[in-house]
Amino acid sequence: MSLTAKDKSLVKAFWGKVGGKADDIGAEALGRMLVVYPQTKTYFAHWSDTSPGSAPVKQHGKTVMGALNLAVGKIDDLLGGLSALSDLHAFKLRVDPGNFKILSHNILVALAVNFPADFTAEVHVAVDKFLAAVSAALADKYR
Ligand code: HNI
Repeated sequence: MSLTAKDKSLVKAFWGKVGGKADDIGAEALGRMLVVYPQTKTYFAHWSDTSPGSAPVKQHGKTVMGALNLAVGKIDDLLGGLSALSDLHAFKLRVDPGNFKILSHNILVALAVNFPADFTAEVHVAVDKFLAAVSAALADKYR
């Protein structure tokens, strides 16, 4: 299930197209996750507002996409590149790793609806594999 050289170049090229819209995609993905999978709201109970479009959702969408942007840059060493973030999610935030798949799904949906022409089946596969690899790296410190 590891990323092939072709997957990596497709992810990089597609990410280049997402470019300036990344923050909006992050906010949309997070907003969708909180509505469609309301059990994920438990992790964000300390926010003033968890509804789509709210300030904390927008802010955190930007944070998550920023980390994914860094991950694209570290695509050859996701375990190393995401090790500190894995520590944080495992030991401090205590996010059940099953939620990484849920967020990844919502990111894919947000990308697909915002980039219908660029989100071809082969881009879909490549980005899905990339998000699965990011999720595995984030879950690496759990045991
Ligand atoms: Ni996540 C904080 C990146 C999935 C719950 N998360 C962060 C931060 C980054 C980040 C970056 C900020 C770190 C810091 O402050 O140093 N998170 C990512 C990425 C993914 C992800 C790249 C997967 C693609 N996080 C998830 C999931 C959940 C989650 C699936 C729970 C459902 N993350 C959190 C919570 C925080 C957080 C909670 C703290 C937010 C806050 O505002 O207190």
